[in-house]
Formats: sequence, C-alpha cells, structure tokens
Amino acid sequence: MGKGMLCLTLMSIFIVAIPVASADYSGEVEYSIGNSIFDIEVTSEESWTNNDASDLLCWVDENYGNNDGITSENEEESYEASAQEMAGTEGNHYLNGVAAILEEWTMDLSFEHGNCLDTKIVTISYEGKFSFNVESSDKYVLLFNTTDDAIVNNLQANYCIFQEFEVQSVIGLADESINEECVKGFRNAGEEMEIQFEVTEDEDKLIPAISFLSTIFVILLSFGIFAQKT
Ligand SMILES: [Ca+2]
Ligand SMILES: [Ca+2]
Repeated sequence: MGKGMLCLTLMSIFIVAIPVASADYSGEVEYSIGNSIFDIEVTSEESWTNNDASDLLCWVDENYGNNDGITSENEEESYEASAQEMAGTEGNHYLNGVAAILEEWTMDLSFEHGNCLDTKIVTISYEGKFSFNVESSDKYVLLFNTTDDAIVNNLQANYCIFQEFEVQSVIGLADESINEECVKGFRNAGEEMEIQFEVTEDEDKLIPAISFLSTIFVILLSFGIFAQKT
C-alpha cells in the first residue's frame, strides 16, 4: 500500500480530523492510586519511530555522550540515569492548586545501538510516583499543565484513581471516556486538563448507616435482656 493510500484509509477511519503532528510518536500513560489520592503511581510506555526516533537518539548522543553520531550502551545508561535526578522536582499535575512533587522516576530505553540516523524505533518505559502535600477535602480539582508540543496529542492518558470518588467533569482530554474507576483520553497540546471529582456520598453514608443499625441492635438486645429479668 502506498503512503497516500494509507493516509486515505486512516482519514476514513478517523472521520473527525485529529490534529496529528507527528505519526512517529505514540504513548500511553497510566496513573493509579497509592495509599491515598495524595500518592499517585505512574507507568508509561512510549514509542518513537523514524525521524523522531533518530532525533531523540542523536540528541542523547550529543547531550549524554561524545557526539560522534553513534548512540552507545553507555550513553543510553547515562540518559536513563538522568531520570532519577528528577526526584524532588515539581511535576505538571496540581491537586486543589498544589503542585505534585516527583518522588521517584525511572526510565528505560530500548533500541539498537549504532548510528543514530539509522534508528527505526525507540521504546521508552517510565515508572514513578508523585505526591501532593494538600489538605484532604470533599471536593478535588486535578489539573495537568499540558505542553504546547503537538506530539502529546498522540499520548493516551488513563487516570485510574477514582475508585472512592465520583467524577464531576472532565475538560482538556480528547476522545475521553469515564467509568467508575478511570478517566481516559488523549492529551490536548496547549490545553489545561481539568478533572473535578468528589468523595463518593455512599462512602459517607455507609458508616453512619452501620452505626445506626448497630445502635438499634444494642437497644433491642438490652431490651431483650431487661425483659427477661422482669
Ligand atoms: Ca556516541
Ligand atoms: Ca535500556
């Protein structure tokens, strides 16, 4: 199939024109909850192909190596190690206006070592944690400051952190879907993402309901004992 034909096929699948800036990048990131909503865990997979892959590896050779046009294993490792230096810095997420602090961040690249211009594909997986030093509340706003770089339009974000919450509104994600646990969608370059959510009312009501029932049970029980004695 020629390239023109492929484009046409894709266009007919995606009737709504998606502003794809680069077909050479795609990624998926998943956020899950740690101990609480204040501790978020991240895993992510990205793939870079063709020109974007070459650009990335030539940049690694230049900035983490000897700039000889060959991206070696050593250079790969020193770039990977640089991710850990991100710990302690602020991330792009905000919870009720407070910036996330990156607690841990690791990165693993996979590619064939050699001439960076010949690179066909690079995959990168990330793992990390970030936390929010914010007071607990009934209502939350999670904000993500999305970069202007159009490649992020090809990054799917899955926020699976809403088990104990009810999502009220989502803006700034394309093709979004919302279920009980997760909000999923593609990032929108240059647009702030904002998810408003609240503590589930059921959770609040469940505990008083249980204690009300046990109070009645205790009353009935003591009445029974009292009635027997007389
Ligand atoms: Ca090199
Ligand atoms: Ca590696």
